[in-house]
Amino acid sequence: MNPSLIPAPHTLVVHDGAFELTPRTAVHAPECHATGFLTALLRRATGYALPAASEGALRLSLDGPEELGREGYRLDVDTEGVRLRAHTEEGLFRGVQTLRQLLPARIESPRPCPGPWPIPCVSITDAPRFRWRGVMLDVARHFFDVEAVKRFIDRAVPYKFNILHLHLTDDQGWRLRIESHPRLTEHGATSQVGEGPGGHFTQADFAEIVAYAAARHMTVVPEIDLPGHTQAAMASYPHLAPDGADTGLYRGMKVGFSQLAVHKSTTYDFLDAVFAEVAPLAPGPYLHLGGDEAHQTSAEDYAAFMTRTIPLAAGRGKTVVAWQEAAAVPGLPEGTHLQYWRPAREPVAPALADAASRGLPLIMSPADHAYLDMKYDDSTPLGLTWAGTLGVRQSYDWDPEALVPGARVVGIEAPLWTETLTTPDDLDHMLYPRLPGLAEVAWSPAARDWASYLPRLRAHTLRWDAAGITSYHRSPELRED
Ligand code: NGO
Repeated sequence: MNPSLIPAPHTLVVHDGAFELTPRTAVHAPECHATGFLTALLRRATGYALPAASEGALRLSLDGPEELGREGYRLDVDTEGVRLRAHTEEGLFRGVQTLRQLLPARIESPRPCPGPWPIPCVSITDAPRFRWRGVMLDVARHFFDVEAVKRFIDRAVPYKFNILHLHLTDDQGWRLRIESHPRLTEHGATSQVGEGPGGHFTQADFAEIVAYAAARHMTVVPEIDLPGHTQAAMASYPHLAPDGADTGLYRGMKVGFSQLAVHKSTTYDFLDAVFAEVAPLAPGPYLHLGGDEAHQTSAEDYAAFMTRTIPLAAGRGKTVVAWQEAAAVPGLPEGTHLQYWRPAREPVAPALADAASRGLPLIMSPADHAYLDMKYDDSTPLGLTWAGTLGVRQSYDWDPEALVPGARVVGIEAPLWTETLTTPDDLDHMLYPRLPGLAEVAWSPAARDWASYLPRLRAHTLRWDAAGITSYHRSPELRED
């Protein structure tokens, strides 16, 4: 039987037999995140020592051909051992996630389990379809602390996601400490949807998240949502509001009602000061400026605001990412990434189609396929329905390159908005079982199908059980017919 790999690799050949990990198995590998990750995982579940030895049967090396690309790898298992090769440490790390899925599901256990630990003999050559494979967590509507964010990262890593987009600011809260503007968190982080206390990351907290993600080859993309979705910032510093009045903190779930004072130069001084701190904290190449649902700002003011703000981010060395509304801004710098989020069943916004035809890179998050906050069906207790309900199959069955003809699609992102989500278990409920399918959309060759995917997905429930993920949605698809 074929191993249940998600996302499906580019090419997989299964041979007879298996290699078995034993208490005597040794590891020969370069010192890097991939090696550290693999040995920690294996030791935790097997209890074996897995010492380093140059004759080790478990071999990782960086001598893979350059054609494998930045994230590709080659994995060969025969009865004598395991050989994982890549051209980069990142490639090794992705290959380790595949190796992990070749082992029995109990490899996900946080404590030692009895063997045996067979690894089927295979030859795999793999590389991703898209370079942007993102997950997004909204920590503004409800705050999720460092531990919860690390757990969220842990959920994405086995499925080869490489981008963690953090939605750090919104009407309901500003979640990252900015030293030059302490009231953003001293006041603006004390609210959330509903009655709770809010919360925020110190800069040390944020650095801890960035480092945790980096050790798993995930890049953090911080989002400061502008010029709408800014009530928490204006409540902290009323001069940022168009009329300079204190509008107070906001605890509801509406969108599209707030806007910064786009005509005051002090607004841009503020943004420059914010970017000055955010840019070095998240050392990746991207800064997300939001730009969605600025319904109180005229089209002209919106374009002028973005035209003035984007260079401030670029001046800090960042490539700007923005939600698709920003497509309407004339003269966007080359390389600006636009994030498609409207439902795929709606006609493509003309400005977006136009920007795509000028070659601007697109990240695809159509709400009716990729929004993890949509309810599975009408009986789902959590989540929203503005884009409809989103069953497991619908989150899998779509092609990111089919939505905007001729566009340069760099990948996909699965956003998890948290208006209705308050605990890490709530997050798991919305992630599983949809997240693995979105990973396959992002990584695997376009020729994939639900019939081959479904049995693999079902097999993965054993991994979630072993990992102690208890709150996943028991969707009807997971039951054998
Ligand atoms: C929209 C809106 C968010 C909501 C989300 C809920 C975008 C880009 N802006 O997506 O503020 O939280 O829907 O699904």
